[in-house]
Amino acid sequence: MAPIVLYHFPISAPSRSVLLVMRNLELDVEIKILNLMAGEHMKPDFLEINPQHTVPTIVDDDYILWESKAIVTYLVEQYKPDCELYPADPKTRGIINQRLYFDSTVLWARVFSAIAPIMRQGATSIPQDRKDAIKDALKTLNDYLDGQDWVAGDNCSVADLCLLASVSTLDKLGVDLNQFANITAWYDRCSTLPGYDENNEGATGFGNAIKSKLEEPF
Ligand SMILES: N[C@@H](CCC(=O)N[C@@H](CS)C(=O)NCC(=O)O)C(=O)O
Repeated sequence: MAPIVLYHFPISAPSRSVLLVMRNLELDVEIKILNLMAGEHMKPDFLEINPQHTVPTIVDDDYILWESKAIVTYLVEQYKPDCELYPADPKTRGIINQRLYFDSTVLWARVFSAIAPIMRQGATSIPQDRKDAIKDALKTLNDYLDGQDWVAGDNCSVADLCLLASVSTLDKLGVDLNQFANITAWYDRCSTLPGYDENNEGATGFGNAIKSKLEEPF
């Protein structure tokens, strides 16, 4: 079987979340790096694959898919159905999906809204209300982890891997996670997961790129 092609940009958290899931599922992957800073995602050959020009995008034989959460659930359903990372039980899956949407629509959405002006408009600071919104989302995540080791229960799931990509990005941006004891314990627990170091490297690259543009630390 041919490897799954992943169009990837290592500093992108959504892109890293898919690679983390691929590493944990032990899937054969061919990584094609698209440098978004150099506009490689806007070239006609990639636009033909994904007219929305976003990473991550996968090509699995003749099947094309983008949107990180759609990709990670597809990968489990296609290659390791009912594995512990995304069990088939509807109620377990419901909670995992809720955490995945929390990452996309709350935590990562708030991170993105804080950093987009820095990346795109030359801003050199993050307004306090955007910092507060991120802390508020971290508090919610910390509450999810009350009395359990993983974000959706007693087992590591695809939601942990996606949230790891986001939380490591915040860590490398200089956000102080120490006020969230459940998150720091969980983050430490994540350090033995396959792909952790690779994700860490990309998060560090992103954190350094943003920090170099900020007048004062996060
Ligand atoms: N919700 C999408 C977000 C994907 C996304 O916005 N990726 C960014 C990099 S972090 C990107 O490709 N930006 C390039 C563009 O939008 O043109 C997902 O989870 O996959």
